[in-house]
Amino acid sequence: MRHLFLGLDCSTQSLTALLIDFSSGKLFSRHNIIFDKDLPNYKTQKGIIILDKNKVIHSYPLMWVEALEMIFDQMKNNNIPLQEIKAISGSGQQHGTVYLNDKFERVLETLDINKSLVSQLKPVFSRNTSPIWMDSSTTKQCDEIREKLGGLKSTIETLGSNIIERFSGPQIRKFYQENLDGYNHTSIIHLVSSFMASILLGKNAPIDHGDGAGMNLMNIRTKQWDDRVLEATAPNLKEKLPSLTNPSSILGNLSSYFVEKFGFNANIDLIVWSGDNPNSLIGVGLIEKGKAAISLGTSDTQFSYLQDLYLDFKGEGHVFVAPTGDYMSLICYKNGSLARERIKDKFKLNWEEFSKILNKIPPGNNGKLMLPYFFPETVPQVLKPQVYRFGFDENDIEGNIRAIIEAQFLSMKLHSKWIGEKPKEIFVTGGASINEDILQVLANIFNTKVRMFEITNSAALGAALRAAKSYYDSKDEIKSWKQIINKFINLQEGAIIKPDNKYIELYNDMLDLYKNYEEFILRNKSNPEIARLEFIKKYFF
Ligand code: XUL
Repeated sequence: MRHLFLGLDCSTQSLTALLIDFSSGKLFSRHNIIFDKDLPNYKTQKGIIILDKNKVIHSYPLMWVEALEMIFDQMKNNNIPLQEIKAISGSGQQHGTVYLNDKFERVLETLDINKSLVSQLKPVFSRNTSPIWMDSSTTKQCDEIREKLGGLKSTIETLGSNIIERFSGPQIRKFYQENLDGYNHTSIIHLVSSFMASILLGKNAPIDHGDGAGMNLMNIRTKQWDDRVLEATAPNLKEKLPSLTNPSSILGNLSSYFVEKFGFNANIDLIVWSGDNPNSLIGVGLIEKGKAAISLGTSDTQFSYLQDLYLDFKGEGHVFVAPTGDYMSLICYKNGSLARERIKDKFKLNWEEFSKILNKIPPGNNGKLMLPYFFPETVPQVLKPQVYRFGFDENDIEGNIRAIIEAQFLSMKLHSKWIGEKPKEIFVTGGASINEDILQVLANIFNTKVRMFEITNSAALGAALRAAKSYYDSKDEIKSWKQIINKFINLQEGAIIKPDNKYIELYNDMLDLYKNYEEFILRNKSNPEIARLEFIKKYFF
């Protein structure tokens, strides 16, 4: 007999519905609404609207609502057995906030199946657009909140993250400062995840600890709203926030609107939604100490499961609560594939040619070293983009190719040192993860096994697996996370790349050198040129 679980993922560019059959361990169906293409009347570009020079970036919550109805319509029309689904959970792009007025809950409770969701939900917003994670317009508010909390260290102690432009707290403060009337007419502020869950539930849904940790409002130790932080953010904020809950909570049954309109079972369980990164942690199977993943995408993200709480007092990395109730780290590097492509395209190469050259040059790049800030960088923070080259120039093809790859992974190693749990194995996903030569450099620099791991829809899969876990646990058919993950994710499948022991010392030395160059350029420390010449003498003569 089939055991179907649905994972929804409301991401920046699309809404995905992934249905899995737990009894066979197989994907049952996948539906996807691409906002730009399928809902063109909102005129988004890649799911977003740019309101001010690349800094103010929003999206339309009503568009997400319309996508939800559209995806269920498609599933029904494709004869997906919606009545068999046992539980639903979901994933939302993190940090984005949705501002609703006092009509919201009443409209949800009295939805009419003869009308569309969009037409009924139009009047419930106190702000028609939602600032999302790409918005970087709140530096002033970040500084104000951080100062009220007593500076960087005490902020990170409390929240697990620095106050960050894209996080919800400073965005809420900006709305309060710039539109007091709008703020006063806001009854509740949801995250993307809890907003979508509320619609399915037919009343306000709570925020889970995982997504809550990305708001700059939740105390990372008590997992409660932090009164001091709320006060530093905006007045009367506590009464405008949903409650917080455990990532495995069952919220109740699906609203009768969906049961009657689409034929879902009335007893279907709705599990609390979470953010896309916590969901992806499950979707790539990171549920044990020593498991880390790097996604080599437009920007590169590095995340790992943490058994204990570690904090980055430099304020570059973030700690969220994992769906298992433990912790996870997340570090986001903006100069990801865009920077790699800059070099590839400058020399008019394809990836194969790029790899060939990368391989020709020995580890350590004959002492040529780059600080690769082609674009503004978040880790480390570099506002004005500039590429620094030591020992070579921009026309040296070989030097540039090896240098960009080594620089990116040295930077990742350096800036993830605060995570006390050293990875035993790194799973690599995303576009560049199929390039074995790039991954060999990663394995050597981290001195860790690297596994190529192709997975799409990891957030939606994570949500479906979370739904299955909560469902079985509630039915006294308790399954461990390992049993849940093993049913769908074969971590042994991807090819392994082993580190080459020959280069341990070289890359340790090079990491020191890289750190010193970073400090030289970004913090005016002394020029490490002599150390670089010694490095060349030691390894290349
Ligand atoms: C994480 C972050 C993004 C969003 C969008 O901090 O901003 O990964 O969750 O997907």
